[in-house]
Amino acid sequence: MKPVDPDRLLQDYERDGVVIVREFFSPDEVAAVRAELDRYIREDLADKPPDAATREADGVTVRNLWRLEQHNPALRRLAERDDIRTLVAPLVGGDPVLAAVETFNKPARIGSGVPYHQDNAYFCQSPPDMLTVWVAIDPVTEANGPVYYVNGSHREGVLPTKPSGVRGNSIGLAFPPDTPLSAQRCALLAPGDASIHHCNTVHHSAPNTTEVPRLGFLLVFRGRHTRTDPSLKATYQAAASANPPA
Ligand SMILES: O=C(O)CCC(=O)C(=O)O
Repeated sequence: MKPVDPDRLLQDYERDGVVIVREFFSPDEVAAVRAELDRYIREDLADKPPDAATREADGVTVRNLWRLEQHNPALRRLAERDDIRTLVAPLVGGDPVLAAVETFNKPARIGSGVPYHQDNAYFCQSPPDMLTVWVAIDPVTEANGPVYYVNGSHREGVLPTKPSGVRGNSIGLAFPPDTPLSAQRCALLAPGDASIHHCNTVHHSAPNTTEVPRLGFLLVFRGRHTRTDPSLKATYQAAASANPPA
């Protein structure tokens, strides 16, 4: 990982609720993650439970891989690397616990969009000291469905939600934010770059109608001190059971 100034990172993260870390993974690490994901889909996924993946509307192409921290020891070991834990520890306010390893594949032409949401509607943690490291495996451009973040929205707490009807993203915001798209932070990333967002940061992405896939590899961490909030959990469970697995 390219060296990062930890004080600057924390300051930016606390202000905006999202930061970009360039060259989080080297080209060799990107290639290794891609190869392992391809191998896992080809050789292992069929034997995993149904909640290990969400497919696109064609019923075949993978939209998301879930629970890789349980199903794939190599990717779990990568996510638990010391340099990654050291980077995220100040951002989660304590000892980081790996909560999830996932993908948002957004395949070429048929990659579906992700509605406006806050991750803590899914994670249900209090205090909300939880974040996602979103690592670009493919180039992320304005055209192939980049993630847009609303700077500073992590300070608003968990906003009202509604079931979204989208498989893989069952809970959306009840009301879209006032911030126009042009004023949102668009995470344009080269392979190996990462965005890190707070679990209350509002974000979304458009479908990918281009010929270029947009694979994101996600590492989710919480501070060891966080606890599940029962009322957030009840709302999540109602939405997720209408649109399993997430
Ligand atoms: O990759 C995307 O398009 C959305 C990612 C997302 O919702 C997340 O990182 O929580």
